[in-house]
Amino acid sequence: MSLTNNQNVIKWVDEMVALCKPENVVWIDGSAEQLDALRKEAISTGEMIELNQEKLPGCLYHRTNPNDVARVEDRTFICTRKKEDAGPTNNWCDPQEMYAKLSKLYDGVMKGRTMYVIPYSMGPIGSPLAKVGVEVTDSIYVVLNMNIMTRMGADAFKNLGDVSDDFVRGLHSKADVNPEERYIVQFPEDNTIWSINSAYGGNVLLGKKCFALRIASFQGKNEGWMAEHMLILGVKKPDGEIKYITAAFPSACGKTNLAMLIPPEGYKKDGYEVFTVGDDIAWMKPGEDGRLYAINPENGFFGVAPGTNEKSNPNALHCTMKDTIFTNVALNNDDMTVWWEKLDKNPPVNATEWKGAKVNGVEYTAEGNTLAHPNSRFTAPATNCPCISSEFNNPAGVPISAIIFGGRRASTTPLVYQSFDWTHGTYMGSAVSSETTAAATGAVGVLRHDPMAMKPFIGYNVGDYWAHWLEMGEKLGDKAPKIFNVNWFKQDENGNFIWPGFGDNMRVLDWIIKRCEGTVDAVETAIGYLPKKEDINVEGIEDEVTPEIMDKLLDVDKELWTKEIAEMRRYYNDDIKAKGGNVPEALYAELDKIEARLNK
Ligand code: OXD
Ligand code: MN
Repeated sequence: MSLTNNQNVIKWVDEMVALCKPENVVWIDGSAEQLDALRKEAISTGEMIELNQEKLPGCLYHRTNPNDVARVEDRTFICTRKKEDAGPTNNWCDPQEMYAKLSKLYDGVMKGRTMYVIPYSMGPIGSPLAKVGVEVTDSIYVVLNMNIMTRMGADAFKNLGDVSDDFVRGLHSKADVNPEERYIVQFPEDNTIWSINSAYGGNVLLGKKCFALRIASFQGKNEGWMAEHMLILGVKKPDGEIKYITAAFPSACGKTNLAMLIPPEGYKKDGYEVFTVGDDIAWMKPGEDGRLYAINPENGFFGVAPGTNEKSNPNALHCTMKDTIFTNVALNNDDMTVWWEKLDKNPPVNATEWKGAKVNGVEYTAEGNTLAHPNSRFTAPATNCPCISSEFNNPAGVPISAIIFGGRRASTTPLVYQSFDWTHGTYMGSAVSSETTAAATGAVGVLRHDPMAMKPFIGYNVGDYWAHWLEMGEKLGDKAPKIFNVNWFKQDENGNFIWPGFGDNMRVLDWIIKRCEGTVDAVETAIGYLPKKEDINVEGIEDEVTPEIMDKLLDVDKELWTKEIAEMRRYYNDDIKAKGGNVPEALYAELDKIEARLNK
């Protein structure tokens, strides 16, 4: 029985049923009984493993096929009618051609299987910023994850109403998880996503990257709002006021850690607190007062497990203690709990590694193997987070004072600097880049451009996306958030990080907030406003961050910056413009201005 009278939904589901030919169709109402039955079924078939219900109540474990452990950017497509509308950062194919090709793969793919029809809302139900999606899938793992990551169930249909056609149609089948026929395809002009031959998170939880970033960025461009790859946090100051900040970083730069930051002792004593609104995605729209408001469209965290521990992120660790799904971490068979690299120094002896082999974890890791996959994940409800913001469910969102960009840069980029204005800040976003780490495949230390940390997620032409940023700035005028760039990863000559990072990043947030309030001066440099060295509070870390180190952290080296600007010019010309991306003149003008200031 369908859960809605909306004929647009019913007609589309009928079409998907005719295509995939499932044995059964189950509409997901989101009730506790239905979810419980699905959990039991997944446990009975071995799709999920029940963990120790005393130590980890409500937690389940899942392993994906070893060929299916991450997002697949080379098999991800933006199918717009005109190729130039997808632009140089996306793979493109003609939509009719892609529909025809994939229809063959979907034809009868669910024979003998059940199709689950999942209604969900991205954003609090009833929020003017929220949007509805419907995902059909043949995976219980997807249903149970969507239950954590979105507001899933019959209420989402209530929000859609009986006549609206404004919902994102998501078709997913794990098929036979064949990497050769794996496709993650967005059709932004049709509000449609087709995903096949994967059963891994980012490829199949269609509300996340596919909808909330790729489709939503396209919608935002047309409807006057922004979908960004940004965390959202609130800093409560001693006077009780909370300032909200968003931040965009490429992967492996500690986004979840910053979102859940615990301030250093001195700050805590003074009454500072940090609250998490989101750790991955922000939807932002001007409010009635002209300021930019943000919601987190998600309802949970799909976090990377390895590296998460009591020290790096106790809040995230706490999130995983109940009602969480673990994917591709290791099992401790003695007590049916989970383990991953850097959780602690005690890998379980009686372990099952992420591919399913029973091993002695101590010996196995001593030989240089990892028990958990480096991209293994926890899917945890946002409500588990000890520092979740009281505004998490506020339909109006939170007003944003500052937007931060950042990347992993061993040199060149100072600890923090502020843009001169929104246009310069848009330039800074377009220049986001990060050096590869040993964790990723390929050479270490190679600079990768990742504009606004959105390269894999912009659902249209990157040049038009930058133009949209500039338009939003014009609309917001003097109410626009201030824009900053940070770099937690500066190194000395020996390759050691010179900034402690983690909770101490609060010291940088402090300066950023004071800049927003106009209560601290800055030094005007060629690249933007930098802190005066005495304005970054180092109380408690004076031994580590000496005045000499602070000089290094805040250095703007003319030679390195001249190189940086030359590289940006090359990037705009060769990687974007020559490949069909229309770089706005205003961004070239920013390059000219920085260059002129450097040479002054
Ligand atoms: C993520 C990503 O999984 O950005 O959030 O890859
Ligand atoms: Mn992300």
